[in-house]
Amino acid sequence: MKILTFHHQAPFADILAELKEKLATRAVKQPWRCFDDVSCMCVRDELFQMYQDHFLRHNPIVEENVVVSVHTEEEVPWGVKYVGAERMWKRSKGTGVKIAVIDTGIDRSHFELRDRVKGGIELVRGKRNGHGTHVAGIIVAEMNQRGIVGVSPEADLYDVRTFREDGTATLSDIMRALNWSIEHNMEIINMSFGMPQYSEALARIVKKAADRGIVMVASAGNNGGTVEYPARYREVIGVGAVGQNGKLAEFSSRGKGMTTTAPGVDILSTWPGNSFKKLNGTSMAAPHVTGLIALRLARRKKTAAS
Ligand SMILES: [Ca+2]
Repeated sequence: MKILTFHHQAPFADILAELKEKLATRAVKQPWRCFDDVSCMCVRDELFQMYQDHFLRHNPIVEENVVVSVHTEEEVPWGVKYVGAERMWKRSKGTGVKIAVIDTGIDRSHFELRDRVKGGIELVRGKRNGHGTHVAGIIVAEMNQRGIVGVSPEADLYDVRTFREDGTATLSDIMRALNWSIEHNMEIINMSFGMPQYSEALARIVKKAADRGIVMVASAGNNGGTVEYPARYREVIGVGAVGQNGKLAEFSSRGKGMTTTAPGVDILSTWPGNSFKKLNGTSMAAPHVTGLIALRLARRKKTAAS
């Protein structure tokens, strides 16, 4: 649609009458809208093309029918504020840092994520559980004047879909997921999952990733007791959950293997279907740390380049 604004001296009524006359013989409904008192007319593109001479004879100002947005504020969730991301954005937003999210899969059609997910692999199929989408949003929800912002809103995510809809995965698939991340040169791996028992096989893959310089972040666990694996491995940053009061959440695993803590209570993030949801868990704490590391890595790369 084109919006035509005529000069106040232009014979607006005549222009309109003439247009109606031209169209009288055609079986079209009035394909325009008029704001007579301000000499404005909105006409469909086809009509404008067809009668361009008629319109332009009177030298109107022609504008496109642009889309205008409401002035909503983009929310910076409390966890993103808590970890001090806003201060760090002045120097870096995580641009170009490659992060693998080994999880239940990411909804790539979500408006906060679609430009941030750069690749991945599907090790399982079927219906997707929203967990991975929530974790992804905490790391990279885009700075786009709506919704929320993640900790490192310009980092690149890789969706390593390993967990089924019921939130479980096999140990061998997790090993494949880590191998994929190593082979595709990921810089950070987020693992918002865990198991109570030690695995030698998993320990070896984790060591291999660490030897390649990959930073691994994992949730400590939600059992209120000891930290689970992979968080508990020496090479992995194990993350416990705190609430807004800065205190360790009751559900958070703790003790040996908990390297640090991050927000994990009432965490607002993305959910399938362009929506948002608040969740609790150390699963939500780990991606805060992943985002922070992305900010640091991006900053370091920038400094090295200059
Ligand atoms: Ca946003």
